[in-house]
Amino acid sequence: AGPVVCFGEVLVRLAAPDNELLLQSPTLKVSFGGAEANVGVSLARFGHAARMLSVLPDNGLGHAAVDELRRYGVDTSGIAFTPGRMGLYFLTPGAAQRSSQVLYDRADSAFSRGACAIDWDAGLAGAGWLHVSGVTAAIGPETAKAAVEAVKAARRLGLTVSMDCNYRATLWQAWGGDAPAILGEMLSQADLVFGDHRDIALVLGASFESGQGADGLRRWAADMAFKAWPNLARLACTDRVQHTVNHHELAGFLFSRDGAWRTGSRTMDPIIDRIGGGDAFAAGVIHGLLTGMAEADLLEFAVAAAVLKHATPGDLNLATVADVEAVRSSHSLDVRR
Ligand code: KDG
Repeated sequence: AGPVVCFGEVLVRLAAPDNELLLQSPTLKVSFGGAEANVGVSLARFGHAARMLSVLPDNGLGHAAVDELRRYGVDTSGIAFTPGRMGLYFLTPGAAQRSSQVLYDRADSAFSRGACAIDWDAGLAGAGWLHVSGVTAAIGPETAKAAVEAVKAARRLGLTVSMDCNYRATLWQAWGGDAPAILGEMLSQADLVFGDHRDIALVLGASFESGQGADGLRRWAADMAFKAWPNLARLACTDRVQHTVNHHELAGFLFSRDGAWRTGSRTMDPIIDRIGGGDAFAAGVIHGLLTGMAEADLLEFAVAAAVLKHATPGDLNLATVADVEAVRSSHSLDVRR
């Protein structure tokens, strides 16, 4: 099969260092992120052909972002440079009792202005898979249109489509976008969805009964999703139990039309950086499906990949397959059906 195309915005990440608050000192740590780019980098590190489809400003920041993706083996031939600005996000990482905070500065970015002009037939040519996320739809009306067009084109061209719901309330609220309608249109085209019962309830306008327990809620969400979206073959999510800001437990869940799998919980203590954990999980699941792993196996792999990301500063999961396998074998996650 052809490469996995990841479509979305690449962002510059500006993080306060050493447990500081934003601009407490005159230093910020500069790196790159963006949910879909994170997935692309992780897949490339796992040895897959990954192509980024995006629009970046034709300036030093845009070119540095492309260099960063190339450094990890991502094919950047699908990135267009246009006049405009780079999307940024500022991060105050969580520390001790303080939760992390994200501040976006991405309005009118080159991506948000230019995503609509992408030629999907060219951008998806030769590809086997398209991965997108709800972040792109949340940025504004133009990118929402582009995100819906992308998944429709991918389905028309016969690609496998995966989508991470990645609901970003602050982005949707900034322009009053109709998240349930737009995300629903995208999800109806997807073969593989990353999302939990909150995402599914939001998109389908359903309310869940909190009395039925976490497992019951996940089962309910999977049943609703499979009924609503005939193209859907698999739904995956993680569950996080947060003991303190830097001590969490993570478990993975996978549903198909005729099966359900869950891992045991993996403790992460201390957490070095949790941003991009969901993207590492998504890349782990995609890797497992691309290499024909059995469901229980791939779920364990994906959780181990996410756990490893939490031990690495920055958005990107740079782990190789061997790194993930080492973490996975150090602690059996005891997958159950
Ligand atoms: O999943 C990680 C993303 O949240 C981070 O890279 C920033 O893409 C981002 C976003 O829009 O939240």
